[in-house]
Amino acid sequence: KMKMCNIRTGLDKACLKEAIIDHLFYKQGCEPEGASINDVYLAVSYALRDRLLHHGLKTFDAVLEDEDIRLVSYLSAEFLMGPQLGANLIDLNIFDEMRQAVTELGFDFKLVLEQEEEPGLGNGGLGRLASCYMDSLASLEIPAIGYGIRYEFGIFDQEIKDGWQVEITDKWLRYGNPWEIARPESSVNVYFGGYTEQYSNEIGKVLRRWVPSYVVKGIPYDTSEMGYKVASCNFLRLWKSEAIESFDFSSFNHGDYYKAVMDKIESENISKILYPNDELYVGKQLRLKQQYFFSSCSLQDMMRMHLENQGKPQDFHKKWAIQLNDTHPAISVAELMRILLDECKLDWKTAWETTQQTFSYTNHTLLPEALEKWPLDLFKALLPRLLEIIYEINYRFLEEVKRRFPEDNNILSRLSLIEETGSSYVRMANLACVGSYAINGVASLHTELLKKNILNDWVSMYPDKFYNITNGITPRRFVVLSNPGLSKLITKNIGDTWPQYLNELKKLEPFAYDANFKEQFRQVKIENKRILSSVIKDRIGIVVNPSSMFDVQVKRIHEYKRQHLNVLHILTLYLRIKSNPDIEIQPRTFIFWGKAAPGYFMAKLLIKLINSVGNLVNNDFDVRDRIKVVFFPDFNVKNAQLIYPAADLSEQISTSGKEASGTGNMKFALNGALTIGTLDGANIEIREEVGYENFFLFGLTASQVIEVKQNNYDPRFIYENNMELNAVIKFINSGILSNGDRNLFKPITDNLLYGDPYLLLADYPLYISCQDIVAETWKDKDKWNTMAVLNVARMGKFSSDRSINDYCENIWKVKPFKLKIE
Ligand code: 26Y
Repeated sequence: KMKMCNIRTGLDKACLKEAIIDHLFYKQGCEPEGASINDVYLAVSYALRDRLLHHGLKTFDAVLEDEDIRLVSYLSAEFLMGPQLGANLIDLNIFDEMRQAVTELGFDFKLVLEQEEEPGLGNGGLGRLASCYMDSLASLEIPAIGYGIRYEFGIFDQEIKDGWQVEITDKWLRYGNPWEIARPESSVNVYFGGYTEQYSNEIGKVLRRWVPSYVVKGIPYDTSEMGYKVASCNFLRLWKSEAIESFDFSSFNHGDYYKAVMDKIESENISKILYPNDELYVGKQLRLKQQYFFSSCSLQDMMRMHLENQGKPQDFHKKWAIQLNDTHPAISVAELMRILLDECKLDWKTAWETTQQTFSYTNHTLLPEALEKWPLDLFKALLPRLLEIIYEINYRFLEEVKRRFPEDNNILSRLSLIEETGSSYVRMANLACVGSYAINGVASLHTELLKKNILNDWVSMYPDKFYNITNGITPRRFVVLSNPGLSKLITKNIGDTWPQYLNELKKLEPFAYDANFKEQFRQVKIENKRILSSVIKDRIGIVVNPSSMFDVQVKRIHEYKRQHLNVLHILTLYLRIKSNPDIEIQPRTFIFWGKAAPGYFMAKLLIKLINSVGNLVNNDFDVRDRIKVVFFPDFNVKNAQLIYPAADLSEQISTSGKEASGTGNMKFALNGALTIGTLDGANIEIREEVGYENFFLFGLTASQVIEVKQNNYDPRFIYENNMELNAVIKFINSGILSNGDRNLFKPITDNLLYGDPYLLLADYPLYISCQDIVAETWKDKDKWNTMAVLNVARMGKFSSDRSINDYCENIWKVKPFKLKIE
């Protein structure tokens, strides 16, 4: 051998090869000759994990001891991490070295990457945002820990049978997870049930305490979160619930040992499964248990680290800035109070000041049906001590409200942490608001609407707490890793620092008018479309034309996101063809991809509708392949990475005022797709950045939406007067799409004709004329490509690095910690 290499840390090809062989032997128990593809995947991943650990341990050694460092703690019930192998190779800047190492050992590197089963520990936007933020925190060298739940079953896998969605259990841990490290020695106990009582301490002071009826153990599993081309490495700590071996009741007066050692199965249920609803709250007891479980585990963990380093309990906020990702961890506000009061024995005032300086809260939705409020009885039975603390917080807070607004009884009931409308509830958003020093929305319109509507009273109470922090996405995963062709093209022309400083993409602007560049840009796109086409062919057997326009809508299926508006357009084109088969139509491939919540009937029916339209259109002789409709099953991060680079047109067509931000919209535009969209969420800011002339805008504005609804909106009137729309709706119920069944899709059409809460019919004429303009523009490929390049060049703002910088400067007040590694 030419030079010695460190088998655990060496980064060149020779070292990587040795490391893989070593892990194949000692971890998988095989020689390269006998290794399966999964053996190789695991060995490669272990080899990589060794290298990450080296960085991670050094980072936290340095960070925890340094009194001046405030760490960020990102609390989230969801982290939609995506596959780890490729992303980590990009971060360590050894993607090519590893590919060569694996190839020279005689394995197919692509298959090795594909072998990974991604941790689908999230539903959609909110969970993926958490993971983009973890990536940016590490890349900006902000010391941080992400805290969440290690669900044994993540978001279900989706299959399509006869056009309908079928849910399959996500057994992602089946073949082992090489990225995580269990740390049972850092386990914590979490208590539930029982009652509270008064007692006197040694000096006769009267206090209250919790006598719980059962206990569950939380075991942390750590996954490294490496920064891009930097030395520091953070981690994600996910909690698994287990039954305890025994329960020491000496610290309590009462209690039944046998009841206390909760049934093993029930304890383990807490971290079993991710709830697959998003944006629809259902008051399930197990979900509240999950929320309290991971909040309590995480706070105990942070407090332990703080105290171990000689910190004082009342200085907790100086060591930790805790971000609440929506209200799912909002119970943390009461839990930190419990720890400070009952365990650290602080007085109320000190405890509350510490708590209020610790938390900040991000709101992700304006939909009233997504707001979490727990029935009081349920809450009391499960967490009696926390309810007591919430009552006390509420009492003191409402006294303050009364002083501020002595005249106004209504504001009192609106701001109260307890809702009393017949039955009583604990309002989690109110708890988050009162317990946090900062509250933010996720896009500029969203923040404005929050302040105007659902959080308006909170603005009156605490005007200085409000911030907007527009969401962002990581360019490492969503360009460098997903779109190597585009990445190489960009780097060749403007250098290789743009993934860290995304505003440098501005330097591409002149190339938008450079014929040579545009030709290469076009070739990258067509190649990405070819790759996607072959995947579509392999997985669902539909042949699509890579030179047709790829018109893509991928996101959770929701009425407010209006996948059915897209369907109305497809059927409009179809009927145009049917009435004139020789009509000039720009070839388009409509691609849908997305999961419906298992209990969301309309969303599931929408999937059936899309598939039925696909069946008809794809096989109709008159269509002659000019339009194709593809519903691709099982949207996840792995699949997402295939699709954004291959899109020409990005559908962002939610009813204005409903989509808080959207982040898929950013992934598309950054990969050179043009957007057809409403003035909703971050679309507004994307359009500002890329230029009005490079964005296909249509539809009512958020304020027009309100206005139309207030003025006796009558969808039937539009239906009677718009001939194309009329024909499309009638066609849906003609039975042609549904084997003669005229009732199958009636719930959808009835919903549109009698109410139309998401204003599809109001926006339909505007959408169709906008789509006609899209088609016109597509004819001029040169113009289209100029627009697409300008989109890429002007998307710098939407790097999650910018978002995280905003959080650091305005909310957390933290700075990078530059770790040096020899
Ligand atoms: C209460 C429970 C049922 C629940 C579970 C998940 C409620 C909401 C969610 C998830 C919400 C979500 O994903 N929201 C999305 O957050 C993105 C990141 O901020 C936004 O871009 C997107 O507009 C918003 O819908």
